[in-house]
Amino acid sequence: MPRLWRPRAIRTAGPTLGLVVASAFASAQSGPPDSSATASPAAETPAWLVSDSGARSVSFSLEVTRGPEGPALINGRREGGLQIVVPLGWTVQWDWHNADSAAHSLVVMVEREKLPTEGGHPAFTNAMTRMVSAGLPAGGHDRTTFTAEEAGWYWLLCGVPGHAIAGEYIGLRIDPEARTASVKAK
Ligand SMILES: [Cu+2]
Repeated sequence: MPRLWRPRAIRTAGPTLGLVVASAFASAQSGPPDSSATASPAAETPAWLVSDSGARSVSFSLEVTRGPEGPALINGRREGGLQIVVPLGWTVQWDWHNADSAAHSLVVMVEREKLPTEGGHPAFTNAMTRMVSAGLPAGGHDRTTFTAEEAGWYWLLCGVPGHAIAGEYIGLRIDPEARTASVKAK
């Protein structure tokens, strides 16, 4: 199956959400990322993402929180409202924490026309939390490591039935042109 197509425009969550989560993108770095390594001025390197170009690895912390309208948020966002960009071939490690009261999970799936009704097989080996369908309860943690071995557009979505469709997903772009990992807000 081809995996490199560009999906249609992702719905944005609207201006209100953008205001709510703007502070989540405050950078702990001393300056903006190298402009030669980023395709868009919107790219950021938030404190929760640590990129190591020498080791060709990136680690990021993801937290699920209660959303104002029902569906939970992932690092303050939902409905693809942020996109993590990772260079092709890098090692990805995430630390995931469920700070909501309901059970949630996370799995990397190839972006397609329709969101899945529940999480399925991950796009890459180990690119998921434990208990993808049942979810991990409030306070749950998960850490995993996988290789971003195929370029394309992916979802980082909650695998609990109905959750991704309700908006519990962000984007993951595996980019052969990128020189470092970054985050884009949409
Ligand atoms: Cu969920």
